[in-house]
Amino acid sequence: MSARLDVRTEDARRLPPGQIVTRKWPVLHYGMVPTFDAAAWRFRITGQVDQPLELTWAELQAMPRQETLCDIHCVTRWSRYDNLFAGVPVRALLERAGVRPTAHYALVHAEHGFTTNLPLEDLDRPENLLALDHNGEALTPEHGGPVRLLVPHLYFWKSAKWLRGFELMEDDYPGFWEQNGYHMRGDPWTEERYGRPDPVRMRRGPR
Ligand SMILES: Nc1nc2c(c(=O)[nH]1)N[C@H]1C(S)=C(S)[C@@H](COP(=O)(O)O)O[C@H]1N2
Ligand SMILES: [Mo]
Repeated sequence: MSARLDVRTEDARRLPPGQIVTRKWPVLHYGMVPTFDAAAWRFRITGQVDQPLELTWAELQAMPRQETLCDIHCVTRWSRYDNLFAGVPVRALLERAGVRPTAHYALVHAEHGFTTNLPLEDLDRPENLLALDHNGEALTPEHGGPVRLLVPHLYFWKSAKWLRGFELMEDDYPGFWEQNGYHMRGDPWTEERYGRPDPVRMRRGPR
C-alpha cells in the first residue's frame, strides 16, 4: 500500500504528563454530527496562498494516500495508543496551493463553523493527514468521518472533525476552543492545555 510513518514515541516516555491511557476511543465534540453531502462538499485552502485551492470529494478521493501510526492525546486527559490513520497528506495539499512566505498560522475550518488555529509549521508536517480511515475502517461520522484533520503531535482538539478547509494567515487568531480558554498551540508534552487569548486579536478577527 502507501507509505507509513510511525510517529509514536518510545515506551519509556510514551505518555505525556497528566494523561491516562484508555483503550476505548471516546467521542468528544461540540454540537451535532453533521450530515455529509458528497456533491456539495468542498475542501478549500484560502488566504496567504498563490493558488487558492478548491477540491471536490472526487478529487480528494483520487489523491495518493499515506498512513500515520500514532498515539493521540486529548486535553481532557485521555490518551489512546496505536492508531493507524490513512488519508491524504496535508503537505501535498499545501504544496498545490503554494503557501506564501507571509503565511505563519492556519485557521482550520470544519462543518458548522468549527475552527481551530495552529502555527503553519505544526500543520505542515509529513505525518499530518486529511484522515479518511482509522485502523482499516472508514472514519465513522462520530469520529469526524468522512474526513478529519490529523495532527498527532498536538492535543487532539486541533484535529478538527468534518474538515472543510485551511485559511492561511499572517497572524494567529483563536479558533473555537481557543476562544473558550484552550491554548493557542496545545503541545501535550509541555501541557499547553489552557491559555489566555489576546482580547485585541480576538476583536480584530482573522486575516
Ligand atoms: N469539528 C469539530 N472537531 C473537533 C471537535 C469539535 O468540537 N468539532 N472537538 C475536538 C476535541 S476537543 C477532541 S478531544 C477530538 C475528539 O475526537 P474523537 O471524538 O474522534 O475522539 O475532536 C476534536 N475535533
Ligand atoms: Mo478534547
